[in-house]
Parts: sequence; C-alpha cells; structure tokens
Amino acid sequence: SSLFPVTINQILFFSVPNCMVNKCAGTPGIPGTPGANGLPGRDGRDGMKGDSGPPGPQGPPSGMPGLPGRDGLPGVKGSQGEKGNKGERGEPGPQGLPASVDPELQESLQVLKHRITRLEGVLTLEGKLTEVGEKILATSGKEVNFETTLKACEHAGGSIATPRNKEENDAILDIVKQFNRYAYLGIRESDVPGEFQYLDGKPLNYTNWHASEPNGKGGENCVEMYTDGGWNDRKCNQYRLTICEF
Ligand SMILES: [Ca+2]
Repeated sequence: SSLFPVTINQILFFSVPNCMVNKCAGTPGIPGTPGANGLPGRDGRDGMKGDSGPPGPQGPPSGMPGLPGRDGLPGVKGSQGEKGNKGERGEPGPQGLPASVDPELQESLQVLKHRITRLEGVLTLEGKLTEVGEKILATSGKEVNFETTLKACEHAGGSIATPRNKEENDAILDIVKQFNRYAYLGIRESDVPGEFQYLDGKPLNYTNWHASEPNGKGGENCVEMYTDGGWNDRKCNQYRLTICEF
C-alpha cells in the first residue's frame, strides 16, 4: 500500500508539465531495493611468464647413476711412436706336400730346367761355358797369379779348376788351347817337397804330370797346365789364365 502514492506522484510528475513550470514540488521517492548481482565477467588474458625457480635439492645418494654420455669429438692425431722391438719368430707353418708329389712344384721345376738348358746351350755355343760331368768350367779370359785366381773364382761362386780325371783334364785343356795360355790348377805342394795335393789337403787321385815334372823340389808350390794338357809345378806368382769350375 505504500508503493501506491509514489506511483501516483511519478505519474503526476511526468504527466503534468504545468506543474513543473509552476514549481510544484512533491516529496522525494524512497530509493528502490539494490538489483540482483550481474553475471560473472570474462576471464582476463594470460599473465607474463614467471622467472624459473631455484634448483631443487640434491637427490638421495642411493640413486642409480645415469646412462653414460655420448662420445666426444675425436682428438688431434698424435705423433708417431718409436719403432717397437722385433717380435719373436712365429710357429712353423703347416707341412706342405712332399716336393715329389707336388704337381705345381714339379711343373715349376720342369720350366726352370728347360730355361737353364737353353741358357747353357747359348753359353756353350759362344764358348763361354764348358760342361763336363756335373761340372761347368768357365774362364774370365784374364791372366792373374794363383792367389788372385782363387779369389776371382770364389767371388764368382765357384773354385779354381781342379781336374780329378782325364775327362775333366781334357775339358780344362780345351779352354787352355782356345786362349793359348797356361792355367793354374787347384793343386798345391804339401809340406813334403815334391808331394802335391788338392787344396783341401786330400791326396791326388789323378795326375797328368808332364815329362820330368814335378821338379821344383819344394821351390815350385803351384801347378800349371801346359797347352798339351800336361802338368808342371811352378811358382805361384806367374800370370796364368783364370779358369774356374762351378
Ligand atoms: Ca816344374
């Protein structure tokens, strides 16, 4: 019932302009009751990212170790070290086939024999080589004393020509006649004057002394071959054709 006069006054206030002109004042109205709360506002924008927090406390020591890290980059190559000591000799290798039944080896031998035979043919044809039995005789064509002959033959891988039978004596003689020069033989006087022997000290098993030789009686310690194949004891300092046997 109290709202009724207010409503009437308000109606009169707005519907009677003459009253406002004539300053007819009414009593002020009572304020209305507060309105109900509005709907909640929209969410605000995200704020700025905060600073990172302080590191956390160290974990308990009983924790498992982490996985190993990845390999680092290779370092600079170092300088070469000193040469090491020579190692010990290794164990012998496995035993091969006997040479007599090794076909590969046998074929290689045949090829080698064939090549050597051909080379010997060429050298024999040129008079550079004389074969007698298992021996090969050859000369350097030079004339030197006995000691130098020994050295020259040894240096060539052979030894001074030493006739041990008539066949070998004839083969040496061929060379002596070809060069028409005497040659020292591998025979020397022993400690007993007039007694000659091979250079290894063994007694002679074949001789071909020239008539009335040897006659040096201890004064001619070496032996030379004449151009007829006969032997003569002679001093060792003469210059004689170098003939070696191989
Ligand atoms: Ca003599």
